[in-house]
Amino acid sequence: MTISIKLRSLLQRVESICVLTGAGISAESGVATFRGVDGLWSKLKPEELANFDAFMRNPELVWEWYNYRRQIVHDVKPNPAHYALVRLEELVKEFTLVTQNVDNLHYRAGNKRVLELHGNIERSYCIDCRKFVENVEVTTEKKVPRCSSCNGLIRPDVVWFGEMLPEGVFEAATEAASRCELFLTIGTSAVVYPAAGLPRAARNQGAYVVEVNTEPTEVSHTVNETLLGKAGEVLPQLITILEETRK
Ligand code: BV8
Ligand code: ZN
Repeated sequence: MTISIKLRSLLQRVESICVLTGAGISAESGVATFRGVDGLWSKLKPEELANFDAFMRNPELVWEWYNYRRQIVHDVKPNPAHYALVRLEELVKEFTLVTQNVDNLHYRAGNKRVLELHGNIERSYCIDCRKFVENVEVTTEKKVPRCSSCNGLIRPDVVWFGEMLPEGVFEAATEAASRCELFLTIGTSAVVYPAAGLPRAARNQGAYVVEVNTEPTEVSHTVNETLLGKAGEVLPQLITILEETRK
């Protein structure tokens, strides 16, 4: 994969970067992506699982699916791609990390501020009184836990299809995308909105938009540059160039 002269020189002087990540950045940690050959969706359909009606229809099935994913996330570690973004946050004056992932791996790698558009699988809350339950016990229990205060069903604190994104988070992400000089879209198929609209919002205001992915995506035709390759291999190379001119 070749990095253009334009991107090289931008990396050496850029002061504001906005990054959007998707499931692909966690793939090298061993977390399955959603779409693609052996993605999570290949076996189960999103409408059957990642929406509130599916949960109310069959809370055990949905809860069990999130328990299964929580266990995977507990067992894996951040990979070089996650650590490259921790370094980026240290090196660049204005850095905003926006993620669609719910796997908590950016925080575990050490990023200080992460805009979690779709929530976080490590948090859960009661659907009736909305009381939060941190780090719900990871069990193979099929039974859906009940709220200790009102006995309501506990659900994962993730944004399901048809649900609003957390108050203010997408607005902050849009603000960062509309101010940055460089926008990196990493490991996302860019099919889920409104997150998938961020690269275009950045492009429209004049940012240089770079896509890092193992294959072309829905936004490839709108970005300035696509770096085809694994995030865990490409991102450290970008950091090396950026570090050349700053320590
Ligand atoms: C909403 C739950 C307001 C959490 C998920 C326009 C505007 C607004 C809404 C819509 C709209 N059009 C349609 C909608 C509705 C819907 C939507 O977007 N539908 C799509 C499918 C058409 N959006 C919503 O409902 C959103 N809500 O907008 O609220 C509203 C409310 C009501 C009515 C209207 C508007 C809510 C969206 C959140 C849905 N929740 N999941 C969970 O269980 O995780 S989405 C799910 O997909 C995940 O959260 C994930 O984050 C997201 C995106 O997937 P990706 O991260 O991109 O993963 P994917 O597998 O697809 O791709 C991985 C990529 O990595 C691939 O490209 C692959 O090539 C690459 N890759 C693989 N390995 C590597 C790699 N790249 C680099 N290195 C590697 N090693
Ligand atoms: Zn409750």
